[in-house]
Amino acid sequence: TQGQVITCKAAVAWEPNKPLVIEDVQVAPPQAGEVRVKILYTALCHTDAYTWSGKDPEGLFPCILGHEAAGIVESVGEGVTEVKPGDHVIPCYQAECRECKFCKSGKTNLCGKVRAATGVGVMMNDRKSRFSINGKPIYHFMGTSTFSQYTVVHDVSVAKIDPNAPLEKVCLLGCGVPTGLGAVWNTAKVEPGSTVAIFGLGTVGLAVAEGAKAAGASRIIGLDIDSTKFDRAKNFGVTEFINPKDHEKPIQQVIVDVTDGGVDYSFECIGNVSVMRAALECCHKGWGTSIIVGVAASGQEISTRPFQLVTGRVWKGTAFGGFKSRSQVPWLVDKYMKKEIKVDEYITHNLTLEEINKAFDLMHDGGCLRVVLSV
Ligand code: NAD
Ligand code: AHE
Ligand code: ZN
Repeated sequence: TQGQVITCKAAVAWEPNKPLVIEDVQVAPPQAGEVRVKILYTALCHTDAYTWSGKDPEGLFPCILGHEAAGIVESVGEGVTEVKPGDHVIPCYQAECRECKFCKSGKTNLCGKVRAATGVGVMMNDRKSRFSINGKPIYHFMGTSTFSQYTVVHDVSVAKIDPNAPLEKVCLLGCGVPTGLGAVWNTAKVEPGSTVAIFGLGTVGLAVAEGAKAAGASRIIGLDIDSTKFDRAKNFGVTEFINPKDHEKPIQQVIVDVTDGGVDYSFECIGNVSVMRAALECCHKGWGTSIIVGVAASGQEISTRPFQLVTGRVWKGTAFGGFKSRSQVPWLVDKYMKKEIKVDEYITHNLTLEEINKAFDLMHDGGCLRVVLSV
């Protein structure tokens, strides 16, 4: 297949909110600096649903969504040296070129090399898509487009991993689990004995809990409007639960009251701007830090009284938990292989690519964390 167009199955999002359609898609060979990957397993993340909903200002249609996956390199373009056909890989929506000013700054995991292209659904080389249906181009998504049996990614957007790692599990290390763990370890840098509040107990929020427990947090307060989330969250390290619906007072006040002035760290893992405000305001005066993890819809803005910051609270955000993707995804895979981090526990359903619309429906179900599709 090397050097040839591959025709394979992919789930195409033709329009916002319209069921995805399994189509025969032509996938062009990788050009210079590109890698064609056979995707074996992909999970669904809330961000796929967000873009599909039409609320993402970067959402382009028709496109192939999906960004939490694992597969095997099928072929590589000219000049690609770090991966070869047969390598087991995880596509990384946050690239790492190790050469741009972001990568060299030592201050961020964001990479500038291909972001301009991935934000508009094309490849960097020729600003075109490698996907088409009978000559009509289909946009890429987040530089990954994993809801396809084959995809083309930039070489700076693919992490080579241990070939012994089970791809049907470690696909989760492409987004949600690292995001939560890294929000705690890299962005907040939670210290032992800290108090933590987590808004939203989906996969990302539970991974925050897991990270906070590992960091030695003394209290991990989980908040969700769905109380059925609480039982499971205990296994991930949450020590106390609050359902905002059970309280008349603003939720930030409820937390301040039970924590002698507020928590040391809070995490918003929902994507709701009014919850982001509460998450900042439930932090302790003088030092409390709130991390925005959730992705909010186009047009949404955050607000608070500047006095909240003047008096020492800190507002931060995180992308992929601050992890340098190509360097650290293999390390996360190794940690999973050594049973130092959970992955299996976040997988509640297994389906096939053909059942992708059912998988999106399942995401609204309180019992669902990650659905893994065999592709
Ligand atoms: P999810 O839908 O599984 O989890 C969200 C949880 O929030 C659910 O349990 C829901 O019941 C709860 N919730 C909803 N409204 C609430 C409210 N008002 N108060 C309290 N709880 C509420 O989603 P997920 O896959 O865990 O992703 C969470 C968010 O993180 C999404 O916005 C996603 O787009 C974003 N995300 C960001 C990054 C990043 O790099 N920054 C990476 C992955 C995901
Ligand atoms: N396209 C959206 C922004 C989406 C967003 O913030 N994405 C996160 C990852 S979510 C993964 O589930 C991210 O890493 N952002 C940094 C980046 O470079 O995109 C919008 O609102 O425009
Ligand atoms: Zn995601």
